[in-house]
Amino acid sequence: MTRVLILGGTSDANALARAAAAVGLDAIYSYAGRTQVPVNQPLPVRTGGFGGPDGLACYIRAEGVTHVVDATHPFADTMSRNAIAACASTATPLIALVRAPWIEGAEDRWITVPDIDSAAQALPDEAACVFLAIGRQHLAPFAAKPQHRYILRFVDEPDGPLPLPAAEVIVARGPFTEEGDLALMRSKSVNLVVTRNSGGAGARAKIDAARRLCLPVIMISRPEMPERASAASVDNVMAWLAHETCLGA
Ligand code: 3Y8
Ligand code: NAP
Repeated sequence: MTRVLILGGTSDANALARAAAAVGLDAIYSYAGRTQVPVNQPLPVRTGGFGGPDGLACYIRAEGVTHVVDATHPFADTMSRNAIAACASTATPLIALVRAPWIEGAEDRWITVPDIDSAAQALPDEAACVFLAIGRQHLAPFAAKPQHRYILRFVDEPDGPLPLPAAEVIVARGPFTEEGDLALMRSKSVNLVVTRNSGGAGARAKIDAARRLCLPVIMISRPEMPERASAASVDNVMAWLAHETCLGA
């Protein structure tokens, strides 16, 4: 009997949940519990960490999970590594739904860096207005550059003091639009953007707006992931499940 665990938290995972529900697949959608009011799902939802790879392995056994789809964000690399380990130890078929990274275009002005610390180091010395659109979990490295005015965007209101002296928080949840981000960046006189190479459509508005404003973008490359089966679309994941299910019938 097929029972699918979807590791979610992204627009791609939400599209997969809709496709799974449409065919009546027995599936569970998993959130980390990072945000206060996550989007509703057409599937049963579980929220919170599993307790590392061993905790996820226990969950897989206890819930009778037969297949795992890792549809988490490209920067949720701890969850992805845990899924690889737990599925190996329980011999559970795993596939990752991975969206392609954004590719720099001829009119883009990207400064590509390997990680968040390098992004902070890449900021100029002279004061600028920086659109730091990487959420709230990884702001500490930017405290080394207090001379900048930071425009931050969070999903929820900040729950404590920020490590940046000159920061303005915008509370908004994506997916975002190019016109919306263009208006935001003009109104705040942004002259530099920091972003992760998340890929997909939900976060790319700011890099399209930066291109139209001829602004530099510090682009953080996504972390390397170990070898695993992957698919670039919901349809391919559904085809994998169908193939797996026939095999397992
Ligand atoms: C909790 C689920 C949908 C899904 C929306 C996508 C698109 C909008 C763009 C900017 C960049 C950022 C951030 C972002 C985007 C989608 C997608 C995506 C970036 C929700 C969600 C959860 C999270 C967690 C949250 C992180 C934060 C990162 C904000 C829901 C809305 C910056 C990533 O406050 C916190 O602790 C938030 C933490 C991880 C990164 C960070 O370090 O702060 N996402 N985002 C998931 C869970 O609990 O398991 O609340 O409904 C999902 C989405 N966020 O169509 O509804 O799929 O990429 N999410 C980044 O750097 O790209 C915003 O502002 O321009
Ligand atoms: P992470 O750093 O890779 O994971 C840290 C821990 O959070 C994991 O070890 C796991 O805890 C728990 N976790 C993460 N995703 C989970 C899920 N879907 N279900 C259950 N537990 C989960 O993850 P993150 O970067 O904080 O991302 C957290 C969530 O936000 C994910 O759902 C991700 O898809 C979503 N998201 C992240 C980003 C981003 O920029 N990172 C962007 C958009 C959406 P245990 O070890 O206890 O099991």
